[in-house]
Amino acid sequence: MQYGFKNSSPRHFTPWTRAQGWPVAALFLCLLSGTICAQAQQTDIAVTLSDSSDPVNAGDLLDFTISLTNTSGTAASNVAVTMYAPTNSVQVFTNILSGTGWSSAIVQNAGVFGTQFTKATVGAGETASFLIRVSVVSTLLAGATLNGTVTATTTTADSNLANNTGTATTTISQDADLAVSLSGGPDPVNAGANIIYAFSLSNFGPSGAQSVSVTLPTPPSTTFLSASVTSGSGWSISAPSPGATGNVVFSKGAVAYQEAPLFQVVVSTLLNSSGTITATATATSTTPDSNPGNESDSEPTAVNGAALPVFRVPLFTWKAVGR
Ligand SMILES: [Ca+2]
Ligand SMILES: [Ca+2]
Ligand SMILES: [Ca+2]
Repeated sequence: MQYGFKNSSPRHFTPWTRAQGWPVAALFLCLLSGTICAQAQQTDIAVTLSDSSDPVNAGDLLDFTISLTNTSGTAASNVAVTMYAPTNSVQVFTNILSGTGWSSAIVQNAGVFGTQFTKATVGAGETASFLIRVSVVSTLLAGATLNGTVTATTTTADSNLANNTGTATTTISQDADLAVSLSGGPDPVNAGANIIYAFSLSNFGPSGAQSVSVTLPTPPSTTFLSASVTSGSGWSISAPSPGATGNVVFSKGAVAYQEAPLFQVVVSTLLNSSGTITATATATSTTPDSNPGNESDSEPTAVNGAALPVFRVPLFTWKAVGR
């Protein structure tokens, strides 16, 4: 078989020997070996994901930092970095921390919102970083975990797909600031009359509170009369018998963030009571409270001493008639 043209010199039959022939030779190699050909054009983008803080309180904000690097010597085209808020969190803020020429857009998948950062060309060695801030659901219990995942894609062949996904696992902790406010009336109260105590419990969060009790012992010089939940649901009440003394306890398994029930306790003051009667209501929970002190409140009530019988003697002016 004969190659080339009839009138050409022999060197023209072998393009390998010509400077302009080397690309042709490379193309031949590529055609002969698809693997070699593909690797010559491959890029390698990589993402990592970090979380702060870890652990994070249920109900608090959690920051994810995404780092993207083109670790190869080949530019990557049409790069997209996408992250959705992990289950049990909601995206509240995103930001491009470093890198130029990036665009960001809110994306949604099955009702879950996230952000996609995109750029037409990410050069060899180029880096960028992004922030995704989420709000963690306040009802999560300590020990639960959030699993964050970020993915990076490019239309350029990527030699290592294993590093195109970054993950971070965050452990949940809990913190619930419980606060109690107690008031009572009338003040002053007549000895023997009733004092009506009204008090509120507030969970200022950020987490839900577990195994919550609010306790008001019958104050000295009083006996229990009645207890009720004025506002709120799911509470159970433990109280002394009417006329007896002891702890009045309102309890509930879980009190949500911003839940604020109202309670009422009525006591009867003893006939011989006097001075000041002080009641104290205190909330407790198995959930840590990083703002201690406000979960207890006291209410003093002045007592009008027992009214002594008053004998009023009419005053007469005796005047001797006729004198
Ligand atoms: Ca890669
Ligand atoms: Ca972590
Ligand atoms: Ca507190």
